[in-house]
Amino acid sequence: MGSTTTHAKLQQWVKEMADLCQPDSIYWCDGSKAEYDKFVKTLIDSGLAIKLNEKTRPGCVLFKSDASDVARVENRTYIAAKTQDAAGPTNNWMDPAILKEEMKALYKGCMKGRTMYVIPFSMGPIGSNIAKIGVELTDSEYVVINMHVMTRVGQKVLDVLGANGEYVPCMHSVGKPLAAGEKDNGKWPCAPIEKKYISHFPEERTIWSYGSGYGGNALLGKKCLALRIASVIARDEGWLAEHMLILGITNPKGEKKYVAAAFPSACGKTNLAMLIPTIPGWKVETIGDDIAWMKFGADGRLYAINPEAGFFGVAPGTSMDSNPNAMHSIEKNTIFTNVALTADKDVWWEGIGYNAPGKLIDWNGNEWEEGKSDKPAAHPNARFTAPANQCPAIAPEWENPAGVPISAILFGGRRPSTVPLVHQATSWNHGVFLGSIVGSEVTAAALDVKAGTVRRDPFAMLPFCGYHMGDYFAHWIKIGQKSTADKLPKIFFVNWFRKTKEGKWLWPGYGENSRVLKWVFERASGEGKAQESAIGYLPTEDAIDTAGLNVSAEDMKELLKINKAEWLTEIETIKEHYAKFGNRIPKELNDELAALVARLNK
Ligand code: O2Y
Ligand code: MN
Repeated sequence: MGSTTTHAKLQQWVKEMADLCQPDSIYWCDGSKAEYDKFVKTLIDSGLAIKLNEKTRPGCVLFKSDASDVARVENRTYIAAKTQDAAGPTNNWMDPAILKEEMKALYKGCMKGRTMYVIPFSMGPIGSNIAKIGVELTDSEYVVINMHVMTRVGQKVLDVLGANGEYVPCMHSVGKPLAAGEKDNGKWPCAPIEKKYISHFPEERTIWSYGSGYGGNALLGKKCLALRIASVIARDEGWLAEHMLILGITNPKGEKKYVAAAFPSACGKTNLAMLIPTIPGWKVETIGDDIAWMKFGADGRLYAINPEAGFFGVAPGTSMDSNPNAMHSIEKNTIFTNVALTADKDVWWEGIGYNAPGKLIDWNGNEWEEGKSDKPAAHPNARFTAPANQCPAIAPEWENPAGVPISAILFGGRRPSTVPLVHQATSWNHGVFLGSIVGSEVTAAALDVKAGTVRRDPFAMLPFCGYHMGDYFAHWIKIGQKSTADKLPKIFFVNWFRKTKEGKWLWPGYGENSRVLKWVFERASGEGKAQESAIGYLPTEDAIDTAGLNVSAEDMKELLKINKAEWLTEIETIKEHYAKFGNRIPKELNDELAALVARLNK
């Protein structure tokens, strides 16, 4: 059926882009189930998608991408602010005029033989005053169906936009025009790596993506709009666009609080968002697993929405042990990308929790047998795209347009040494300091660095901040000045990954992390036992509920230990990290660092 609009500026932009890209036709998406089903059928008929077993995976399809197009491409991602200084030292920068000329040359005729799809979408519940509207133009049906799941699409969005509403223009092409009569023939269309561009024009609040059909490069509502462009809008408008999960936690008395959390990749963010508590009487519910937009309410508290409508989760490692709620979320109506296919048309991946059922077809389309191939059957960044409302733990209020009031913010990383299981910031500014030093220890092999090196990923936003990271830190400081300590969320740093000197994990993780969430809940209620330390408030040795848990008092001591020598080394690496941002590190953070040094040396 399609959608219609009276928005003249939007119509004009679509026409301009169509004149440049020269598609065979233009289709305005209406977001209906019929539309989704029609595109899924087209994709199956064309050989790009495989329909999975209707009995075991109803409504599910599998895609295999090109080997050059399997993940976000950070070295091809640009923040094309007017000046390099505005983009900062951690973003790739290009002069916007030069970048546009380069990309216009690529866009010229790039949609020949294809349809240009116009996808009006809302990030956040439609009509929420925290939500934002985007319009993505794309020549990829794969993008259309993924956007259907990950965002709210269609006429209802155009109705809210009206004749003059504001939207973020999101231009996308896979960069593979078709000659007359040519077809994709089941081959994932994309451009070679050196022609891929994921470009952001922050002053214009515009996104131009070319050459990739995969994930964050192509589903432009997610990392491009909801983080890189939204972080700029949030800075200008006085709110926060963050790379954070949101969960609700309810205690046995039925009291509920909301927690947001930012971790670098590979720290189990989706697992924490969907955690099943092991402590009796406690409940955790999911609001979102990746992005939080937080605005002040009239009461001075920060209210968060999940701007997304689905999960774009990593499949490898997801199992009934690590994340049963994710496994249930993907039982039906799910788009799988780059996982392996079983003989009876189900999916399989490394870490799914059971052996491969016989011979498989791997993500490259080759026969694969467990123990016989040296390569994984699923790509390590293989994904599932699933509607959030299929998660058994989804909170009933997850789409509340007003958002949920955040009581606590967690930062964390993979830190085998130095950082305790949990500690609490003593003030908002101290919490911002903790966010600014987030990082994970990297294995020497992975990065060709000294063992124990910490790769800093402040606020888990390094690849996602659309402006100078030093100014981003300053924005967080300013947010803290807009309210009072009793109303602002309390800030914590967690580390599930501490090990003994012999390399044994000290903390079991997964559902047992609910014991740490319990302490966070108690602290946010003004309760919970804590002691002051050089690095902040630490739980007393008996404060974390370990009933029924195989963690000895000795282990708990080790988990909460502050080793002065390790922390003095940490300070040196924090100084190196801060030096990258020069004089843009806010005075408040330098003061926090100096105060930490003084407390350690006391
Ligand atoms: O590789 C991609 O394109 C996806 S990256 C991604 C997807 C979902 C949630 N988070 C991320 C991330 O890189 O943080
Ligand atoms: Mn993410």
